[in-house]
Amino acid sequence: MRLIVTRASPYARKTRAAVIELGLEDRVEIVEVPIRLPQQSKPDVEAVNPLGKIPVLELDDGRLIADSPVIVAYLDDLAGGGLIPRGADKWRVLTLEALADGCMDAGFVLRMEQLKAEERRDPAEVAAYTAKIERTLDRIEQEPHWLAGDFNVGQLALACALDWIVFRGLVADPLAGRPRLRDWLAATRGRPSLAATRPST
Ligand SMILES: N[C@@H](CCC(=O)N[C@@H](CS)C(=O)NCC(=O)O)C(=O)O
Repeated sequence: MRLIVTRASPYARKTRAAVIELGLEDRVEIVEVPIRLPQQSKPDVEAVNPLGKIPVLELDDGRLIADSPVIVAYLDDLAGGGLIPRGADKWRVLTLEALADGCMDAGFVLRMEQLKAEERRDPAEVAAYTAKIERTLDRIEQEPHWLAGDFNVGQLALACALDWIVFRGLVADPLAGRPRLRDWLAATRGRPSLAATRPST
């Protein structure tokens, strides 16, 4: 099967790191494509995912698996588990993944603003999407249970979101004033799956 990714996307990094975490490197071919904006055409990606979004997983029989939470859940099933716990804890972990993915979504809006000429930026939009990220990170900082337990898909998504926000400079240092998140990320970045997939252009 083929996993189509770019080097910078935090959603794609989550799936690439999941392949490594789950020991599926021999079964998943990573195909890197150029970074392009939503308004640019991407026939190579659109041939696989009609939405034109990456990451996307193409199975050997041509079936499509999208988007990143579904791809990780598919890989987790294939590997017999590892990133998504069974039982009640599953909902805590999947909610953390949704919160982290939501920070990526808000960051994506900020990235689009960042790419505009300064006079065309919308300060109200920037403020609203910055506040979404700040509130979410504050909540995670204040509630230790999100970072507890075995490494999981929620924590993987959070590490990818934080590293990408820093990489693109989307908000003022997201780790400043959040010591729990800062220490956790410093320890988590050493995982081979994250070390091998750092964002780059
Ligand atoms: N919800 C999707 C979001 C994926 C996404 O927005 N990917 C961006 C790159 S970071 C993309 O492909 N944008 C190009 C486009 O929308 O045409 C996921 O979790 O996979």
